[in-house]
Amino acid sequence: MKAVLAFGANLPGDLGDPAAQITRAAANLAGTDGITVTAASAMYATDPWGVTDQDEFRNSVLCLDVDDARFSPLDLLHRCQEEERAARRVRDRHWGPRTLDVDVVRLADAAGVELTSDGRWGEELIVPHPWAHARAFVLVPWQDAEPAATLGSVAVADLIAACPAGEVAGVRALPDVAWAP
Ligand code: PH2
Ligand code: MG
Ligand code: MG
Repeated sequence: MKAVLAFGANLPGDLGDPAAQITRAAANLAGTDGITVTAASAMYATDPWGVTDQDEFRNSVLCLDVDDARFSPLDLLHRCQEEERAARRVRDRHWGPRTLDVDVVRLADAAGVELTSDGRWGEELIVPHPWAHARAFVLVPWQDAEPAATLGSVAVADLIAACPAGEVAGVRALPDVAWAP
């Protein structure tokens, strides 16, 4: 299957730098048998969205080819959660500060047909990600990684155009940060 993963972090963690937390997780995922990175965005500095009284984030996106024989959608989610645990993520405040967040944004079959969870994994895994369509901090990096990306039947470029301009302006590329595996 094809997968789009969104990374986010705004606490320094054990590496002392949110971007480094993301870089380590991406390298670990890329080094996993059955996972191949096909595209990557730049690293971005982003204004906090949703809960705004917290530090700015680092956000980025990877597109993957995932071997279905090794990973079901839930297996992929669990592999992402392993990286969150490795970054010693603590879940206290909803949408609050974190050392690492790895979200499964979109899944598709090998032919590119988008998968919808339709409740089959309950609350554990909902694809497409219920907020991705409205989050400039996901959409802008995603379009950077995959310019022709679509979510449902809508182009990611059109979703970006529908976001408040101030939120899009709050997503700033950091071209000097080398992070992609
Ligand atoms: N994640 C959230 C809530 N708000 N804001 C930014 N800029 N980046 C994030 O990754 C983020 C957020 C919850 O997942
Ligand atoms: Mg998450
Ligand atoms: Mg998230």
